[in-house]
Amino acid sequence: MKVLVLGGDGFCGWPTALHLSATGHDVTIIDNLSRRMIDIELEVDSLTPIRPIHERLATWTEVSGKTINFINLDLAKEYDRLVDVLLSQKPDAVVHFAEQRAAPYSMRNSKAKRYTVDNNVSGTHNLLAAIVETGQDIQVVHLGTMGVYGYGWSGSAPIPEGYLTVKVPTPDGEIDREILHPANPGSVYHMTKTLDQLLFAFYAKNDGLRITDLHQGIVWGTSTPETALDERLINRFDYDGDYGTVLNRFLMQAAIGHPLTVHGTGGQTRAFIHIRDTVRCIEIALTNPPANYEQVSVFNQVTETHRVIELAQMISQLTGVEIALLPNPRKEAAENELNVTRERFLGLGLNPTTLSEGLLEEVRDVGKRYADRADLTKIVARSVWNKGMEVAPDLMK
Ligand code: NAD
Ligand code: USQ
Repeated sequence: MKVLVLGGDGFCGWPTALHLSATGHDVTIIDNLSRRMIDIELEVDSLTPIRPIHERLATWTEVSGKTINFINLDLAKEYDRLVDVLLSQKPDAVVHFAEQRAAPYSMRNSKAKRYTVDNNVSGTHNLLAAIVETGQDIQVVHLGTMGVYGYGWSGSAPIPEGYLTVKVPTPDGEIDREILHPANPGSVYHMTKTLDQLLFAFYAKNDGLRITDLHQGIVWGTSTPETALDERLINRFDYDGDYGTVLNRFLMQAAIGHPLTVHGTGGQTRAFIHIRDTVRCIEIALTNPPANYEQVSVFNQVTETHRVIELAQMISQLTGVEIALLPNPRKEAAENELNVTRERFLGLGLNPTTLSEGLLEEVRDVGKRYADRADLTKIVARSVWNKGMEVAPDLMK
């Protein structure tokens, strides 16, 4: 299959591009390298020493004998170039990772809010409009988020895979209707993913585009069989207060002896998936597309759910590092239930990596190995959801 990986230089996109190439697909990465620019803006760097994109690609050819092409293109701003690329490449499928994905970054200030909305919504819409303009039947697989459903809206009721059956009262009695699960985003970033969903629903209905939307949980871990082949293929590992996600942050904090930064009571329940399973899920989604004019196919791309405090306790017990309960910089429920339906990927053969299998490996092989690259002043989260919310002080000097 000929596949364009949009956002293929990022944390999920890079290992996916390698995995698809390794399994025989013809892969081209499209990325504007904006994530690397944001590192410069925030004065942080991946804990792991990621190499420039061309060195990454040359290494892959050296190690595997396969070629991945690269096109530097801004999906949100270079529409005409995008159309030209689709016409010249004639891909069978596009995997769309190319969005600003950090909730805290999206809440920093109005500039970051506007950038996140402009980048994510325009990028997604440009892709859909370009596919229609070229008249090609290109399958779209998009990385969405569990955060579109929100947390706690339906108590402990199972969160379905995308669609909810509701009873609509009519003068002739109730009728059943299947609707997109109500959107309940918790940040400007998550809001862009709920807007993406409407764009997908429209283009699937109006133009018959074949679209799969993967509602992914928080990705943890760093390496996949392909990124582990050579240190120059190493994946990025974000640990800072904006881009670092909770479990990877705790693993890195444990490795350097930093107190584990639990926001509030840690009663927040979230969904998780290992990066190795992310790349497998993308391949499963690519090989199981919906038909033209079928509704958008939604999968919950999640393997486990945990409370933040339980994760902290688990890692504290493994490593002896203490837990710090910090003021929560986010506006979110202090505690929530999360019961996620996740039958579709399991039904298609996903065999999940569990938390217990990979935790120590991450602390040892990534956290400790690259500990000297950590900037301790970047660990505590400083982006707040509303003016006046409290920010915790640095915990290590
Ligand atoms: P990332 O920031 O590491 O990667 C995103 C990539 O997209 C970057 O390389 C960036 O340069 C590129 N990009 C952004 N805007 C672009 C544009 N306009 N044109 C071209 N390239 C652009 O993020 P990630 O963690 O790999 O996440 C990838 C996708 O998966 C995102 O859409 C995110 O919402 C989703 N997701 C991530 C997680 C997670 O825990 N990391 C969880 C659920 C969903
Ligand atoms: N949290 C802490 N301590 C920390 C960091 C986070 O307690 O040091 C808490 C947060 O307050 C939140 C939870 O952990 O309650 C999750 O935060 P996160 O930063 O790990 O995840 P989130 O902001 O939701 O975003 C991440 C990715 C995003 C993706 C989303 C999937 O950055 O791209 O969409 O996970 S999900 O959460 O399922 O919506």
